[in-house]
Order: sequence, then C-alpha cells, then structure tokens
Amino acid sequence: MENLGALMSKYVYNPNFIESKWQKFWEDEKIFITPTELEKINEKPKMYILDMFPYPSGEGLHVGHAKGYTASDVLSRFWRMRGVNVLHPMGWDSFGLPAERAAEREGIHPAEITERNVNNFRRQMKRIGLSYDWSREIDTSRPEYYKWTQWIFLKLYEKGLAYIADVPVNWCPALSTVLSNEEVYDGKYIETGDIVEKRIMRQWMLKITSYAERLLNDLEGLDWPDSIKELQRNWIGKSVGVNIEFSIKNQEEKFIVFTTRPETIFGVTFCVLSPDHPLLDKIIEKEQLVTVQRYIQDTVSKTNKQRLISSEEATGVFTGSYAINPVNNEEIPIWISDYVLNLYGTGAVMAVPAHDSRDFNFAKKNNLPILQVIKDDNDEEDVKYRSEKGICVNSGFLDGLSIEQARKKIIDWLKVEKKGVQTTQYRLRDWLFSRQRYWGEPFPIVHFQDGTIKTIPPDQLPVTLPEKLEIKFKGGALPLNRASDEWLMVEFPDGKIGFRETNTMPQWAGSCWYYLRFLDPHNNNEPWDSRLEKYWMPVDIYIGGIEHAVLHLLYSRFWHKVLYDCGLVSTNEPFKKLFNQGLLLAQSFQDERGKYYYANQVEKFNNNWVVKNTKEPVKTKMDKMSKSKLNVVSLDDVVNKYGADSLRLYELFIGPMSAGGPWQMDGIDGIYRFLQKVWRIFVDERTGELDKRIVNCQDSEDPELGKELYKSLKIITDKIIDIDKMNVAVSQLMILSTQLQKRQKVPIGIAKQFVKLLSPFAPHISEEIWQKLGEKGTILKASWPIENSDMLIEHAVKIAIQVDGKFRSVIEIPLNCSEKTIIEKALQDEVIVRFVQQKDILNTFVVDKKIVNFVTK
Ligand code: ANZ
Repeated sequence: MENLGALMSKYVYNPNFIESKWQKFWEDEKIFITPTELEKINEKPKMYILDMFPYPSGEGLHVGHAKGYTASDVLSRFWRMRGVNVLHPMGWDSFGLPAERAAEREGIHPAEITERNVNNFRRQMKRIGLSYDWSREIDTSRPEYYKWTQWIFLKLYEKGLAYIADVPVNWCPALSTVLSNEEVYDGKYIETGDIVEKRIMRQWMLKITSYAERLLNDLEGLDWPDSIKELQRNWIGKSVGVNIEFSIKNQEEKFIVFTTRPETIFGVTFCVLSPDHPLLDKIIEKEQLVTVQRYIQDTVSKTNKQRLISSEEATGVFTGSYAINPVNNEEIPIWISDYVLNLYGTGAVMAVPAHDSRDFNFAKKNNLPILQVIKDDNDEEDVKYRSEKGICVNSGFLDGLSIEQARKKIIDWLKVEKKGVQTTQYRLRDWLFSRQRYWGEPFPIVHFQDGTIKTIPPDQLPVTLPEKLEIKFKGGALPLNRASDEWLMVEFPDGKIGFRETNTMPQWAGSCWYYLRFLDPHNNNEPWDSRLEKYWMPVDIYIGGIEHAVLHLLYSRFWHKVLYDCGLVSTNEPFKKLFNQGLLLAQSFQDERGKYYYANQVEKFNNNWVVKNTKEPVKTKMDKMSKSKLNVVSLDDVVNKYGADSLRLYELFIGPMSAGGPWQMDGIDGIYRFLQKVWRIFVDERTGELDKRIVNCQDSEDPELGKELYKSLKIITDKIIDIDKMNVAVSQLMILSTQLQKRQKVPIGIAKQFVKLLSPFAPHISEEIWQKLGEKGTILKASWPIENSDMLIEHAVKIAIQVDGKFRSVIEIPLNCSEKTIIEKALQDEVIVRFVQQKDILNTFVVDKKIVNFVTK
C-alpha cells in the first residue's frame, strides 16, 4: 500500500474516483428511491430491510457501526436485483441527553448540535455507498416527526395506559433527572456512570405491565435469536405462584407474601419484609425502633439491582413482631431485609431456609431455625436440601405427598380457608415515562390548579419545545419550568387557564414507532397511510446491536401492540426477523502505568510494541472500540486510504456477522489487493478499456468455469439470505475470481454474472466494470443470476450401475433427477453400452436413486 501514489497510472484501480462518480450517479438518477405511490409498488412482493437508526453522536461513525449497515445494504441490493420492492430507509434517533450536555458545554442549541452531527452521519453513510432512500429520512427531534409521537401518546392516554403516580424513582443528582430502571445498573447510570439514588416523585408512567402476557407469548412466533427472546422473557419474568395471608400476633394487621412454593409452608421459620414495606410503621416494637430505623435509612437508598446482586450478603434486622403461620398457627418472627424487593410480588416473603438459598444464607447468618419439609432419599444431612424432588415431611396434612400433589392440596386448602389465592407475578414494572430534561418530546398535557389535567387536542399538535429558552441546564429545576409564560400558560376555549406539563418524554419514545413513519414520512394528515402500512409491514429484517436486546425492542413491541389494539396497524408484532451484528474489536496499546496510546504513537521494536519516542514497552490487546482506549478506527480514515468497497468487503469478511471480530489493517490490505485483482481481470490498465481476455462467446465454451460460477452463485445466494455467513460469500467471490484470472479467455456472459455477484458487496467497482462490459445504467437494475442446476455438477450424485447384479460403472448426474432420467443416462454410459449391447433388458431397478440394476436375458 505504501507506494500507492507512485504506482498510480491513469487506469489502475482508483476507488476514490470510481466511488464518487457512482455515488453521484445513484443520487442524480434517484436509484435508491422507493416509490411512495401504492399503484407503483403494489404488484410486486416486498422486503422491508431496516437498520436500527442511530443516535447521531458527535463522534461520527466508526468501522464498528458500519458492519450491520453493510450487511443490510448487501441484502437490500440483493433483493432489488431479485425484482422485489425494497424499502431501506435511514433516520435519526436524535433526542436525548448527550446533545443536551454538548449544548451545555458549547453554549449552542441542541437542535444545532443535532443537525451538525446528522450531516456528518449522512455524509459518512453516503460515502460507503449505503443504498438508503434518503427521501424518507426522518429525525425524531423535528416537530413534524414528534407531532406524531405526541399523537400516539394521546392514544395511550385515551386507553388508560398513561398515568401519573408518586413512584420511587432512580434520581440522578449529577444529571438532575430520573432514569428508568433499565438505564440503571449497579446504582449507576449506564451511559455515564453517575450515581443514582432512590426518591419518591410524581411521574408519568406507561402501563406496559398490562401487555406483559402478550409480550411474552408473542415472542413464540418471531424469527429472532433465541438468546434475545430469552433476555426478553427474563425481563418480563413471569412467575406463577400464590399470595398467602399472614396475620400478626396481637394485632389487627395482616400482610401478604408471594410464593412460588406454597407446598413448603410448614417449613416457614421466619418472614421477611422489604425495608420499604408500608406495614413497617405499625409493627416495629419499641425496643427495636432505633435499630430498625437505622437499617431502613441505610438500605432504602440502594437500588433494586444493587439489592438483588448483593443477596448473598443480605443484611437484616428483627422487627420485634411475630406472624402467625396460617397452616399451623405457629408464631414466626418477622424480619426486615434488603434481599426482599419492595417492587416485586408483595414485598414480603415467607422464608423457608431449608429449601431456598437466600433464606438459607439469611437464617445461617442470623441463627434462625431451619426445618426440612421436603425429603429426597439422596439428601445428605446438614447440607442445603434439594427442593425440586422428593416428598413432604414435617408438613402436617401434606406429609407423604409429592411436591405436585402437595402443591395442589395446599392451594385448595388456602382457597377454602380464604387465606390464599393463586396469582401470576411479572418482574416487569410499569415504564417510567418522564424525564426532567429539555431535549425531548413535550407532553401534550396541561395541568390545572385544581389538580385536574387536560390533553391538547390532536389537531393542535405538535406542542413544540420553547425555542428561545435560555439554555442553562445546570441546576435542579426542570428546564421547561423556565420557559416564558406564553409557552407555559394555555387558555382553553372555556376560559380555563392551565400550565403545560414541563417534563419531557424519554429518549425511547421516538424510536418506539419510527419504522412506521418511514412508510409515509411526509404525510401531514396522519402518521401513516393504512394502505401503505398493510403493504409494507411487518419489517422483514431488522438489523442492529445486541445492546437493544431488551429495552428498545420491548418498548417498541409494546407500542406496536397498543397501535394494533387501536386498529392502526395490521400486524401484532413489528419486527419479523431480527439479526444482531457482533462487536468489532480493535487493538489497544497501554503502558505499565495504564496510559493508552494511539496506534500511530507506537511501533514494533525487536518484536515488541513500544512507544515511538521513548521506546517504553506497551501491552497490546483486542478491545472494544472506545474513545478512552484511543483505539477507535475511524470510518473516514479507512475510506480515505482504501475506498468504500474495500471497507465494505472487509466488514463482512472479518467473521460471521453475529460474532464480530478483530479489526486488522493488514486484513483490509488483503481485501484491497483482491479488488485490484478483480480490476485487472476486467480492465486493461494501459488503456482503461475492457480487457481483451473477456470475449464474446457462449458460456458453454468454458463448462468448467460455468460450473464454478453456478456453484458460487448458490453459495453466495444462500449466504446472503442467511445473513450470518456473508464472510463465506466474500471468500467464494475470491475463489471465483482466481478462476477467472487463470483463464486466457473468459466468456462475457460469465464475466457479467461474476460482476453481478460482486455488486451487492462492492457496488462501486461493480458499476464501473459493468459499464466497461458495455452495459448501460446501474447494475442494480440487472437481475440476479438464476441458478442453473445442469451446470451444478458439484451438486450431483454418483450412481452405481450394475448389470445382472454385478457392478459395472459409475455415473454422475444432477441432484433430484427423475428415475426415468437416471435410467436414460445410465444407458448412455460407454461401459454399460458395451455390456448390454447384444442383450435384451428384461427389467430395470433403481434403488434409492443410488443404484441402477439392469437385468438382462
Ligand atoms: C417460599 C419459598 C420456598 C420460595 C422455596 C422459594 C423457594 P420467582 O421465581 O423469581 O418469582 N420472593 C417473593 N417475593 C420476593 C421479593 N419481593 N423479593 C425477593 N424474593 C421474593 O421467585 C419467587 C420466590 O421468591 C418466592 O417463593 C419467594 O420465596 C421469593 F423453597 O416463597 B418463595
């Protein structure tokens, strides 16, 4: 690569020239535009191929982002060549905190920052030849888009799925906003690591829990990776169990526990309430008051996740009160512990330390009794008992029963005694849907002094963000509270004056339905035309990062189902097939003190990596690309050096789509050489004309090459459709190109088919060669080669031929031939002709399409 400049003669492979030429052509000729008029699209089958649209960050795209985009682009180009209507749009998920923080830093409006970033993203995407229909570009932070986000919110509100409640929230003091449970991990905001604490606040909530069962069941029919389905199932977390009522000794009060193991109830030796259980005020005994209060103070600030994670080291205190076990009236101590979550079940558990490991740890630590109630013959004494198998012991009227029998019996008993009911619990919580930020969708909601609220009528949407708001985000108050009275105060026709809601929607809102807006992006009268929706939905292939496995995919499925219930969409799921691309890694360089270096600051010295000037040794590792590790490989750098086609091929070649892999510069060198080789097969570098070896003759003049071509066609077609193994398709192109290169003469038909196969992967060089082959217009309008099974000798079977039971010959025939054809071919075999020449054939048997036996006189 070093001396590329010096080598440059006019007609050598020059990606910069070719690529900008064809990108301009595609744009001028509107090649990627999918008609919006139904009449123009209706007769043909469709493919809606969607990338998860990005948040337009200030850093722009790096090579890791381009992997999924390249794969979806290959698919889009491939399906277009197969004559299918392809919808392949792109847009921006542009509301959100980072733009607001950048605005704060730079003192300019987030809209301006967003626009700047969007322009950069769009430029980069065009530069790598992605075939998006840019006439459909959408941007979630533009009023003409968020008008409809607000409109859908009104639908949710009308259906009783949006409500205001005082809820414990994750409050992030550094960002002065609340965050959803999903955005918090280990007590920190997942994006920035800022500490998050618990507070009670009045917030908008969405009742996603009403859809828990459908969100769970409908996973069944989706062509999604099992791992993602499993993550969604776990997030929804369905448990079937029983709510059991425990009364409190010497008090009127009762509390309810949720258990999935009611048959263990005789083994309950204590109960545990969560530290924020509402009953605590009433049941704490005087002598325990100080201890308990101190304990509560300590634990309530922990988030649920922290509490779950630390269940091994669960702490707790005794309340001084006792509960009564409903089955045997035994008195059991009531404890408080942070291993019981207030937001799950009823926030109270009946502890069975013999059969539950959390209860066991807690009992051991606090010297509480442990009573075995399920016995399995394999149990050893004094270790934790198994609880999945065995029969009930020490369990009164359940003794001797199997777990299943006991469960049924105790549930019936509890029902008759009115002490318990069967119930289903979900781990999923309602979705906390408001944020105390500026850069988000305003709610179409007005509050009145008397505490009532009204919605803004749909024909008055959008409620736009106050433009002139002084952007000074620091400080606790809601930014929108500082808007002018003109914005804040709303007068209704009845003369009533109210105040606008000053929370904004979370970033997830805009991405919940964007795939629908792409169908009809410029419609000002409705969010989409229902006829277009019926034609295009569902999304056929949705490609994106694994980081969206739970939240975005769950939230958008939820909204989609609500829209379905409103009769606004015709499918009950939005994304039929989902594909997650793997993560690309890049080499990082770090010295002993932990300081990172850019790749251009280090060099190999005596076979070790060292810092260029100081020769200090550095360790090198394949790492996730990140700004802090200085190992982000910039897309623009790679394209500058190698061109878009090399980048695209390398993105796919690196490894299976789902696996990701290490980005290596010498790897892309090899790809570049491959494209140079392809160029030289077709182009005479002295003249720039089509190489003389490409000749006008029948394909059948080189049957061997024909065979290779059709074998490759099959592999490449399969691997494109399969998505995951596009790397195999690329290597097949390499194999095929070597075959072409070896020839003195290449039939022009075969040459053209090769270029077609290459074109989804490396579209620019393919268009250029296509033109040199004498074709007009874009190769996208050419049709994908049709499989020719006669040529596919590799996909043939061997058939043994016997005459009178004796093996005589073997022939090769295409797979799936009829018996008649097999016999015909067998009779044409030279050897067989000799054996049956003078004889009559009495009978012919074909066994399993593997053996032919001729019986002669
Ligand atoms: C008695 C028992 C005996 C339990 C036994 C388990 C095993 P899943 O399957 O995750 O739904 N539990 C109930 N509410 C809880 C809360 N708010 N915080 C922490 N733990 C809670 O788990 C249900 C089980 O988790 C329930 O069944 C309860 O313990 C506990 F051998 O009750 B079990």
